[in-house]
Amino acid sequence: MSNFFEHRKQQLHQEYKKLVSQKNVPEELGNGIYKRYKNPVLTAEHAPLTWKYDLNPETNPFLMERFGINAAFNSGAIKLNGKYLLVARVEGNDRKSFFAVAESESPTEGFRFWEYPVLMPETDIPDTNVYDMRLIQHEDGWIYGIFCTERKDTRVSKHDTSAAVAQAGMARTKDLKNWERLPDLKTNSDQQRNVVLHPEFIDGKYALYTRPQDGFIEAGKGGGIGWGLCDSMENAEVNTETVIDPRIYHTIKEAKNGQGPVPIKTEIGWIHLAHGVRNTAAGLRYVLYLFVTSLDKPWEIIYSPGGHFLAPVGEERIGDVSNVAFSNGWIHDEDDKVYIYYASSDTRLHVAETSIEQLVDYAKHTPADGLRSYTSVQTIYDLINRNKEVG
Ligand code: M1P
Repeated sequence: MSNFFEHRKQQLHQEYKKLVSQKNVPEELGNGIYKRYKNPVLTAEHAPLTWKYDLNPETNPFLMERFGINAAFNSGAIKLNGKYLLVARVEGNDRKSFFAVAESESPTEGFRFWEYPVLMPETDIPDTNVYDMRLIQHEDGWIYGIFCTERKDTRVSKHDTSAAVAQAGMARTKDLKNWERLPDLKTNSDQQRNVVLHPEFIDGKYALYTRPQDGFIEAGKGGGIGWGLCDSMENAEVNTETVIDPRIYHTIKEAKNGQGPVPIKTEIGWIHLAHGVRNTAAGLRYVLYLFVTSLDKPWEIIYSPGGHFLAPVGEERIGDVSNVAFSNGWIHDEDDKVYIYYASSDTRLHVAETSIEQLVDYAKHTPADGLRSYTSVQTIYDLINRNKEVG
C-alpha cells in the first residue's frame, strides 16, 4: 500500500471521528422559547467513508470519492429503546435523495449513520426520488414512515424534463430496519406532499394530515394543511380532504404550508409544528410555525400563535436552497423536553431544545396574527403598557 494512500485514509478517518465525536452546546441566551444548539447534528460529512470511497488501493489508488454525498437534512425522528434515531433525507451528488438512519445516545450530539442506508422497497411504479419521511408510532402497533415519492410527470410534452408529480409514499416497520412498502396514498389531489398520519384512531379510522396542491411547486387552487379519514393503511384512500389550516394573504404561510412532524399530545391539545412559505424577490422563504388543535377534534385549531416560531438565521440562511427552515421530526422525551430537528436551506440538520411547558406557554400567550400593521402595533402598545405596571 502506497504511503500516499495510507496517509490519506488515516486523515479521512481522523476527520470523520473528530466530526462524529464533537460536543454540542446550546446557545447562551436564546429567545426563551427554545435553545438552538451550536453545531448541526447531521451534515453531508457525517456519511460514513464506506458509502463514498472504494477503500482498496488497487482499484482506487488516488482514494477519490466514488459516490459523493451532497447533503443530509429533513429528518424524521423517534426515540426507540432509549436511542435517539433520525431518518434523514440524504442526497447524493447525483441529486437523488434516500433515507438513512442515524443513531445516538444523546439527543443533541454524536449521531452516526447505520452501516447501510435504507433500501426502501419500490411500488410497481418506481420512485424517481424519495424524501422527507415523517415517522409515526401509531396506536395500531406499527411505526409508519410517510414520505414524498416524486416521479416524472408523463402527461406533459417529452421536451419538459422537469415536470414532476409528488405523492405520499407509505411504508411501515417495527425497527426502522425492515420496511414494508404499502401502496401510495390515494386522494383527489393532483399532487401531495407533507402528509402525516395522526397517531390515534379517530372514530375507528386512520386520520391523515395532507397538503393538496395543483402543481409540484405552486399550490394553485389547492394548498393548506388538509385533514381526511381512511379505513386502512394497506390501501389508504382519502376521499374527502378538508383544509384545516389555509394559506393566508400577507402572512408567513401566504404561498403554501405543510404539516411538519407528528403532533404531540399535551393537556391543552395537540401541538403541531408546520412550515409556512412566502414568496420574495429572492425566492421562496420557508419558516416554521406552531399551532394547537383540540384533543377531541384534532382537525380544529384552538391556538394559533402569530408569525414564525423559527426562521433560518446566520449561516442557516445559506445552502442549496437558501432561506429555508424545514422540520419533519421532533422527539418528546420522557422528561417532557422536546428536541426539534430542523434543517436549514436543504443542506444540514440542526437541533433546538425546548419543553412541553415552554411550547404550551408559547402557544397560549403569543398573540395571533392580527393581519394588519395597525394590529401589530396595538399588540406592542399593550405590552408596553403592561410593562409600565410592573415598573
Ligand atoms: O426546498 C424547500 C422544501 O421544499 C419542499 O417543501 P414543500 O413541499 O412545502 O414545497 C420539499 O421539497 C422540502 O423537502 C424542501 O425542504
